[in-house]
Amino acid sequence: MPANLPPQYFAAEKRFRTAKSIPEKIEALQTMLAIMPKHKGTDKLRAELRSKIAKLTAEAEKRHVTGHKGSLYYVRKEGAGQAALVGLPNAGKSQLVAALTEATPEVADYPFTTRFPIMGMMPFENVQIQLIDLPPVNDADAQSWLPMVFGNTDILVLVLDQANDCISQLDELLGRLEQMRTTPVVPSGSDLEYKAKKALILANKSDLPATQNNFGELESRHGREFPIIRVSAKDGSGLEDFKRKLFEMLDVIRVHTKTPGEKPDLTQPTTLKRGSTVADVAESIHKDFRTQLKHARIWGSGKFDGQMVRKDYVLKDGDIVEFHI
Ligand SMILES: Nc1nc2c(ncn2[C@@H]2O[C@H](COP(=O)(O)OP(=O)(O)O)[C@@H](O)[C@H]2O)c(=O)[nH]1
Ligand SMILES: [Mg+2]
Repeated sequence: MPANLPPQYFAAEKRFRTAKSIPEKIEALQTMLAIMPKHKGTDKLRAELRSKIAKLTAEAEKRHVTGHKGSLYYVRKEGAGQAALVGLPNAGKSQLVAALTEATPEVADYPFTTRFPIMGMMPFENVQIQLIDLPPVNDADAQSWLPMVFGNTDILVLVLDQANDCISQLDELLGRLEQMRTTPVVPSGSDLEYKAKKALILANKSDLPATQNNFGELESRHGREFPIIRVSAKDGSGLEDFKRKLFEMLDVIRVHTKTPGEKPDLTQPTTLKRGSTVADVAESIHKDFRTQLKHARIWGSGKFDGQMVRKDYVLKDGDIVEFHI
């Protein structure tokens, strides 16, 4: 690395490393190239930058990237939270998404049927949780963009096929994730180099005969490390437990809002991170609302119904909030 690079170069390099979309990456690389002094000592680096730009541009064209966050592979979060189904071919990821949501991904007993992320909304009580069906982690074509999905999602659902040895499937899965700089943890943790994600194991195909042994082994080896839910996408058993567990792991609260003199809408709650305050809810409705807000009344977690609370009051799941401006 030439020693005489200005600080703007390193700022652009940092932008490149943290960029979430292809256009952002291209922009950062172009800046780096423009800043870099032109002399023999930088020939190789400039050539590298140019080739990176060319590659990303070709990729963007292939995918019809339309602009910021316009990638085919970028999955915008919707609902109370997002979970990505991760696994080897034929674990039943697509079948699960088909069983739990209105989405209709292709289900087949040959590998590599899923090519793109396929989103579906899974109803749970009065909220919706977004599920993403993905190609298998060993799909060579998907290696380039799967980390982007993993980086953005809330929870990794590690799908295993109980008809086969679960321990070796999990080993391979974790190995692949590590290659993609993603490490599943439970329930939370941090590692500077890796993107640490909450994860649970979904042991699928419990309807098949003689799967008890594989499940037992999985539980005794990894049961302290990960929550493990035993399900069948085919007959539906265990799917309610899965939904509940996923909702718990999202760590959100559901809040109903109302204006004075009106009834609250109890069907569609706003979901926010656990620990959110009255002011956070106000801001989620409109960004100026946080400052306009004087105080609120709450029904639910207060000492009494309609109790007046300050903006920094921490809400609980199910609270009703009435705003006063
Ligand atoms: N018996 C049984 N078969 C399943 C179950 N889930 C998926 N399958 C079958 O396993 C094969 C692969 O399923 P698919 O969802 O395409 O797997 P994917 O590659 O992980 O998306 C298909 O033949 C499915 O019908 C299940 O719970 N029980
Ligand atoms: Mg599939």
